[in-house]
Amino acid sequence: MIVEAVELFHVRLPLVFPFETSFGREDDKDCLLVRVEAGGRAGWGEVSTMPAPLYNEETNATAWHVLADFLIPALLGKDVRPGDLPDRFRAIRRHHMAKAGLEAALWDLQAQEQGTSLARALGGTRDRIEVGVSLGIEPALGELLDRVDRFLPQGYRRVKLKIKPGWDVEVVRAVRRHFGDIGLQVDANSAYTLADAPVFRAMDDEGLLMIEQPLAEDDIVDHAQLQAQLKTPICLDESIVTPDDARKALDLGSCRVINVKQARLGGVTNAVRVHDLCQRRGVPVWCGGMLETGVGRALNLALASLPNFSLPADLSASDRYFEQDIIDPPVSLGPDGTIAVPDGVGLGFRVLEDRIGRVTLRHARFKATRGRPAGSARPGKTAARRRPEPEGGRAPGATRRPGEPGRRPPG
Ligand code: SMG
Ligand code: MG
Repeated sequence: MIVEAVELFHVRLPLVFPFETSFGREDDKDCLLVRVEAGGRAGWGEVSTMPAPLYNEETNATAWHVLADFLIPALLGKDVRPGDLPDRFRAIRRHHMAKAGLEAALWDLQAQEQGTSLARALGGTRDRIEVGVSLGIEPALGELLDRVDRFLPQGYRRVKLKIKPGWDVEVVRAVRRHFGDIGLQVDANSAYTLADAPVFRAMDDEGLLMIEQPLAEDDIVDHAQLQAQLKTPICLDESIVTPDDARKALDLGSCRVINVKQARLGGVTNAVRVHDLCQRRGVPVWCGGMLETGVGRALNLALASLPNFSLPADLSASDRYFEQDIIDPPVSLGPDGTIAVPDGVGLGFRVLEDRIGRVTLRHARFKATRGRPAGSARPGKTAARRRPEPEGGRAPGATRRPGEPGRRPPG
């Protein structure tokens, strides 16, 4: 497909309740969306960056810069396939979430072009995904117990608790005592060091499904030492940013489970590579989340339909995150704790462009330059010329959708 135009949207949607992790608190879903036009169609992707570099090193501002000045100019006017992007972008180091958002939009387009669902285009085999709910750190234990109490009856298959020093063993024990034999796991987002091994040994008899990313994101050596002391599987999230990281962590014994997030891995192509590697080695994976809007969630549902995604995903219903999602219909949870994999063409949901317009803070459109040979784009150099002046700041709640009038709806 020839990439004719790309649009970036910086969006902010209020969360229905704040989400606190060991690294900070999110009150809004504040990220970028990417819309790519090719062959008379439009595909959508989400860039899972946040305002601050706390989960990983990227931010909305760095992603905007790298997309606008390097990644988008490298694709405009070119004939590309989503599976080629890791190779095409190899020279541009890291910036995985920026790359993943663009690749996501191309996957949507490719599935549309093939007249099939994204799940089918990726080789998915399931039509429903077992899902869990990830619950943040609360001001007091009572509030966390209330949250668990609110979500469990909805059917979620397991609960993930965010932990940090001072909010860990006692919290896990209290939830266990209160709710009995539920599927339970914890996520520390790298808040501990190996010196805290006693904290994890103290949790080891609580029957946790896994302990996610207890130690530093760049430390698979200490994770291997910690794993050797525990019965509970360690699951790595932040540490695995390439398929090769997954191989090394498994070789070292740093984990027994991997959280596959296409955003962190630089896109679906690499996420599928990690899935396949783990499948060959008998290691279960599950689909992680970044509190995505419906656009990112739709892609994650498709990805999670691959066969080795055998543990419940961090993929909850739209109403766990937002009053109003940006896709239609919103994602809903079945009483059996599963979510249907969309079977419509592409993402399988209608992307609500009007609603996106109302939550957009900044927008820009980049168009392939006619008359210029497709290969002549020099990232960085020509970007300034190709790039239209991004529209000024847009207050949330603005009613007019950004972009030119008379444009085609997606799909
Ligand atoms: O439901 O998408 C969700 C949230 C899942 O806990 C979740 N994600 O480290 O796994 C993780 C966190 C990262 C996002 S924190 C804003
Ligand atoms: Mg995590």
